[in-house]
Amino acid sequence: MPRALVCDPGSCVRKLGSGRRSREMRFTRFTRHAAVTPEAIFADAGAKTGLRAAGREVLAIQDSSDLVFGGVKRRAQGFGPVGKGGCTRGLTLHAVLAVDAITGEVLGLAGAQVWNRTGGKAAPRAQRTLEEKESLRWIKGAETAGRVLAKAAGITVVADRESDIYEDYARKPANVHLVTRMRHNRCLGDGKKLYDHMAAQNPAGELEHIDIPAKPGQSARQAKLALRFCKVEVRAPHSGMPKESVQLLAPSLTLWAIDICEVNAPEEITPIHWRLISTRAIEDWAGALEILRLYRMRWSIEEYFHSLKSGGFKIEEARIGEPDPMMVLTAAAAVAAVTVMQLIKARDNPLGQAIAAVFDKQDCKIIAAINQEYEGPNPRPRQKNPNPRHSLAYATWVIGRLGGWTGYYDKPGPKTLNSGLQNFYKMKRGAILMRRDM
Ligand SMILES: [Mn+2]
Repeated sequence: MPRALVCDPGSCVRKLGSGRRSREMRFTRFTRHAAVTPEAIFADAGAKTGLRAAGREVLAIQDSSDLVFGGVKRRAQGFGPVGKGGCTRGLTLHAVLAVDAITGEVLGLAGAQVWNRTGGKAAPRAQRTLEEKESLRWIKGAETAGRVLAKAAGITVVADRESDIYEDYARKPANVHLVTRMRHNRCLGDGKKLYDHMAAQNPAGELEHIDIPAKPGQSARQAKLALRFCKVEVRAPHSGMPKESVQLLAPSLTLWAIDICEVNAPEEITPIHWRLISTRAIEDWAGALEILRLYRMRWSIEEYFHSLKSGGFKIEEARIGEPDPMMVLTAAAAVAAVTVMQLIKARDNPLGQAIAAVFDKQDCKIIAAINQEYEGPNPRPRQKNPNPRHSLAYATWVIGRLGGWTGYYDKPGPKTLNSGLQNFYKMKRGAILMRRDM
């Protein structure tokens, strides 16, 4: 049973998400007894992702998300503060999602961490050490990517502004490049400031008709953007890091910076201004565009967190009363949510990923057998799986049916697929047990 949870984490998720007290008690007791840990679940997922990443150009997109479970009651149960304001309680998940850098296919979780901020409301000084400690997640994430995805042709770790940390660039593994959105106007080797230096460059070119999505108080529009890039020598910061760790780091680093700002923005609008920083050399215009393209693929992880919090998972609604088993459930859901995301992508693009990108040989055999069961000997057109057997869309059709989708109306959504996946894992466990018996 613990092995089943580690290998097929979908098998426990949905039922708990829907919240029955007795089931939750059983799950709590089970995790305590089985000593299954988030680390084991993430390590297993990472190993599988590593196999899929072999030979590919891979992005490891990392980001954190707070899972909010409640207020006062959750505090009493031992959940630490999350979100702004300090009134809400929950857990924090930091995920490293591996994506094919060329096709955008989701390959799986390279790794993840889940933690409970148990220090309560911390004093400013303790808060700082906590932040320092938490900022290590970016460095750890890059290390995990370098280790787990070692067989990839290339690895680029992509992250948002929070990860603009000098230590991150200085301590990155040799087989990994970093692309990050800038947060700090750093000092350069010649005493200038990074932002001024970039603004003083001539634009390398312009990007026209760039679609800018709507945001509150601002409708969608098309923008014209000027792009500048340059090689920079950034100095280690004097503050914000403990002295001991600064002394261990290189006093300066060569990085590449990209500055993208909107030209002729309408007056009532705050013009777009994006700044990226990369450890990968940018030689020319095409190289700069490539870094920009990679950074824009970061949205996959936003999509991923969204599916974990809504759709089939609603992880924030699980009612487990103790932090430790809740961390196990979060880890299991974090892995299963990637699979559901892959199934949905295959549903919308049947010519996309192959079934082998998600399921192993044994899984594929079971899926084919279930498919046969659903189709029957003489299937009418609507009862027939329209997808080729090697495609992931084929599996989506079967998993959808297992989740209660009739095959007739609409398409299976995340909820149905999650429930189908859970049923699939149960059937698989049954099939394995039976074979062992014979
Ligand atoms: Mn973030």
